Amino acid sequence: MTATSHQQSVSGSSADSFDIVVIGAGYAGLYALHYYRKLGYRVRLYDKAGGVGGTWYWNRYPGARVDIESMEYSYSFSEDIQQNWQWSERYASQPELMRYLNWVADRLELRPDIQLNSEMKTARYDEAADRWHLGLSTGESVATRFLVLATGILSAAKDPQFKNRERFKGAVYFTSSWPHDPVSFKGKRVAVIGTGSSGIQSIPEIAKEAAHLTVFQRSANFAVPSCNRPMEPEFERWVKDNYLEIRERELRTHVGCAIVGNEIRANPTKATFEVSEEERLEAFERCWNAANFSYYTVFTDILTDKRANDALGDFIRDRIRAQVKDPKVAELLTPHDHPVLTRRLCAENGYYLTYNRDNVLLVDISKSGIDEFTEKGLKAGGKEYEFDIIVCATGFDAMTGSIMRMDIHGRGGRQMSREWAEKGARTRAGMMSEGYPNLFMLNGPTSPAAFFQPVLLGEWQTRWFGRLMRRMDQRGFTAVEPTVEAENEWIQHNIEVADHTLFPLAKSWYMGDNVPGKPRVILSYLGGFSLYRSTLEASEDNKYTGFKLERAKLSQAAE
Ligand code: N01
Repeated sequence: MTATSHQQSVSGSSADSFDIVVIGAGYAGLYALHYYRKLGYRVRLYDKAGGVGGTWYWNRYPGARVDIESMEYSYSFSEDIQQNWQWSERYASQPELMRYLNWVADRLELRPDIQLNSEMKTARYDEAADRWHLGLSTGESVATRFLVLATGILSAAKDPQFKNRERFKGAVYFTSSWPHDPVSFKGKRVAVIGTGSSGIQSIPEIAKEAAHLTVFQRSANFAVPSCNRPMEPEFERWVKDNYLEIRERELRTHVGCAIVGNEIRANPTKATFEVSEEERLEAFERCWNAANFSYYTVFTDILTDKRANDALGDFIRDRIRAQVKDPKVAELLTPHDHPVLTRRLCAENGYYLTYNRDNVLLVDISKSGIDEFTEKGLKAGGKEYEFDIIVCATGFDAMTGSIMRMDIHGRGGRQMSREWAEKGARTRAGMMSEGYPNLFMLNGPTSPAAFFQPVLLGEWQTRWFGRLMRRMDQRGFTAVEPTVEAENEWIQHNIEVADHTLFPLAKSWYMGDNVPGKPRVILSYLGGFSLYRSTLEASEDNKYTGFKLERAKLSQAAE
């Protein structure tokens, strides 16, 4: 289908406005464009990037790789796509993920309805007409009935605000917006600031090439083997033959991943200390040899019981120490300040072994932080270090950042960024916000996005919104938003669920801690996708309880 074939759209809107505008050309946005076009809507997708790919377009630093099995971190909606794409590795690298998403965009003929290099800067809701008016970085203005934000949970890079940043004469790179041209570290003195997932993936690759690498660590994180390897043809065949069952099972697991090793696994049924020590260690060992997400569901109480969590934490701490030759460095790399899994578990590929190299130095900045950048490098703990290149792997304003950076005004001129800055993200199920009608979020804040396979969640939410729009059109409704009560109830429920877990014990981006001044509240739903899904499906079956549906002002006046 092409743009021109949408002139006769569901709402019969004029050519310069759309039924639906989607912002973001990552996994969620591309599917939304495809699905809504198929429903007959006139859809346009905008992205500020120069290509499709979303987070994978920007995060192209050395070593970037997904930590969910490639066969699962892929679209489930199309048997054609599932059966015809071939992954070369169990955990796909960034370049392969880009190839996949570009292949999908071509196969579904999405490109005619995608406009790149176009950032949505402003969005204003016109209450009289039930339309959003969007202002783009290109200077264009666009009108749409529905606005779908597929802007990603980890796409707004955090500004670490290093003092005197401009003084440094060398090159500074951010993992979150890595250059498209290759960066050579050969013969260079390099610094990496940050030891979260991005730092942990890039450090081993940079160390292999640089003359010298200094890593500045403010906090140690838990990292486990990525377990990447070339795709085994028998495994690929088995998954392709059993996709139906695997996808169904994924939706019933807590994290949206059903494959552990070469098996399909269900949710756990046993608590950590219900089994013998031997059985427990065997279970941890299976995770060690399987994949990142398996740890989250190894036992029923791993995220709620501190003693159970410590058992897993101790298992991983021992494994970290065993890899690093210098005991002092090993101790610095071993986390003690948070329960394991309450910050995102990192996937590593030679990370700890890298500190055994002669050309790598770990600098502990847990007490001092970075003092300032200087002309020749940077100062930390009062000491100056000289570099040619400084790499910042300093993270994101997660979950809310990408939405709050757009200037969105709802009913009565209410400004989303101001309201969220004061009160934290306010949504019903991470899908919609009261006061901002017809604005839909995919993988939005307080949805399960950070704890559930985001490709599947985006697909499921896209279809839920699709059914809602169809129902609105059939019944003559032109605006939908959550009620204040439903929004408050969701926020309260989210907090209560989180309070039953160990997550509030850690300083993490899940809680908004990594951005100074951000309200401290859990940003991702921890109650599991099954409960999330049944809550939203029950609302749908019950004429959208928790949501207000309205008819057009003009037609009301005429009645
Ligand atoms: O960011 P992070 P990330 N001075 O926030 C440090 C996903 N992801 O880009 O912990 C000095 O985790 C900061 O220190 P501290 C994944 O969900 C997935 O690495 O705040 N240091 C920390 O060490 C992940 O969780 C993959 O004390 C500063 C680091 O920078 C999420 O993205 C790969 C600092 C930031 O770590 C974010 O990961 C990559 C400062 N001013 C990312 N500011 C996969 O494997 C920050 N730090 C799929």
